[in-house]
Amino acid sequence: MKLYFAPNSRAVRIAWLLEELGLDYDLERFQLGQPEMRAPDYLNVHPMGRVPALQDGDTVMFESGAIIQYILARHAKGRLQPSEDSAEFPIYLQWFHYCEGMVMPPMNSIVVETILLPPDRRSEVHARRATKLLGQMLVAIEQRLEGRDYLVDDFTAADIMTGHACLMSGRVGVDLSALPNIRAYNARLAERPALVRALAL
Ligand SMILES: N[C@@H](CCC(=O)N[C@@H](CS)C(=O)NCC(=O)O)C(=O)O
Repeated sequence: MKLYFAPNSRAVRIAWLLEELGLDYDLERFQLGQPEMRAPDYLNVHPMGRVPALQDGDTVMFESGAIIQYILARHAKGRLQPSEDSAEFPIYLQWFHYCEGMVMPPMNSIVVETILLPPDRRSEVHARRATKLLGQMLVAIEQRLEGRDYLVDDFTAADIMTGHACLMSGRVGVDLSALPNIRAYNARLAERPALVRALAL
């Protein structure tokens, strides 16, 4: 497998998963913002020139959640997700997709308004609104983590998706002081050797 990767991006999720599963992979490494991500060769892999993308034999695909579901289905032998006939499976899917569906949209706005736009085009109002919204999205995770170490029972790929978003929330400056379960969760995730290795790529 070849992972199209950039540090500090959602591609870390895929590297984290591959490390958790002990699978071999090659890395095509970019830096976010690098012009090579918009070169025709890479636009054939990802039409928006974004990361992550994955090549596995003849399969070339993008979207971090889809890539994770694909790797789990083809290469994980049932690891890192509850079995499809279990009561936990729908809950696992819910928290897996909560990440891109609910947490990342306000996070994207924060990154746009505080980092990507040139200073004279940034809007403090938009940034504040997105930060407030992101805080609200995190409250649901905070409640879910009450009395739990992970979003389902054991560590699953839902923790790779939504856990990664929780870790990123701290990094984009969201105040986590009123969210002790998320702070403990982030600390727990940060100790996982597979994540440490993925973050070092
Ligand atoms: N929903 C997509 C989002 C992909 C995405 O926006 N990736 C960002 C990094 S986290 C990117 O490549 N940005 C570079 C750019 O826009 O130039 C996924 O989950 O894979």
